[in-house]
Amino acid sequence: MSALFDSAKFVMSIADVQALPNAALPEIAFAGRSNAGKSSTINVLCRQNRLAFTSKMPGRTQLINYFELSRKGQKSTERVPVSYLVDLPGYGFAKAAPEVRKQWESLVGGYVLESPSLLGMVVVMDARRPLMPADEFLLDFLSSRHTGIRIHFLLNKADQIKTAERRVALSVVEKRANELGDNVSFQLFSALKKEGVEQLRNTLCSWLGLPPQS
Ligand SMILES: Nc1nc2c(ncn2[C@@H]2O[C@H](COP(=O)(O)OP(=O)(O)OP(=O)(O)O)[C@@H](O)[C@H]2O)c(=O)[nH]1
Ligand SMILES: [Mg+2]
Repeated sequence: MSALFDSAKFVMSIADVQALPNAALPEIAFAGRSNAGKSSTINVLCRQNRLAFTSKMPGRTQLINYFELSRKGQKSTERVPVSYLVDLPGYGFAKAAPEVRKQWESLVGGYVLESPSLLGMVVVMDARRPLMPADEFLLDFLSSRHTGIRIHFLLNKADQIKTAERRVALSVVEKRANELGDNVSFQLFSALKKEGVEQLRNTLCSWLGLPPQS
């Protein structure tokens, strides 16, 4: 039982970077193309079906949503906040109207540029299509603002591909991770089949300086 991830609760949605919390809590953001499975990943990680809203229609998440992780305090009823998981709106969906794209750029771009407590970013990608141009755009943006930030490439929907394709996907992201440096890790994942959950939890715990929790 992972008390830390099970503790997740929704705290707020923001539509405007002016409203970013100047929180002292370290933030772990989930970014990626629309429909890659960011919200599904957060739900599986936290073992709650409807913590973050998911949808078959790309563009479901249009606000920045914050979920707080906490641990038990000294008193039995007390909870001590540990981190925010941040579910970002997706990028790169072809059908987006120009004003929706613009809103995305100012909201997610603004978050990346201005969030004071961004500890690391989980870049959620479809394992069948890793590192698309829109993902590279995000990586450029991120590294221009946060040098040495932790990045974890999550190759989601691994249930959709066979062993040979899995190997190819892994080698593509491994190469890119090596180019980007020491703070970059990667894994296969399936939110649908709950594959790779422990590895993801371990990665995030190590970012937070906490012991692994299953
Ligand atoms: N086969 C499969 N489908 C998945 C997996 N993870 C998510 N999906 C499906 O992919 C679709 C999109 O999932 P979401 O979690 O809403 O994706 P998102 O990245 O949050 O999308 P936006 O909020 O639009 O940016 C849903 O229909 C999910 O059921 C997975 O591991 N395998
Ligand atoms: Mg979403």
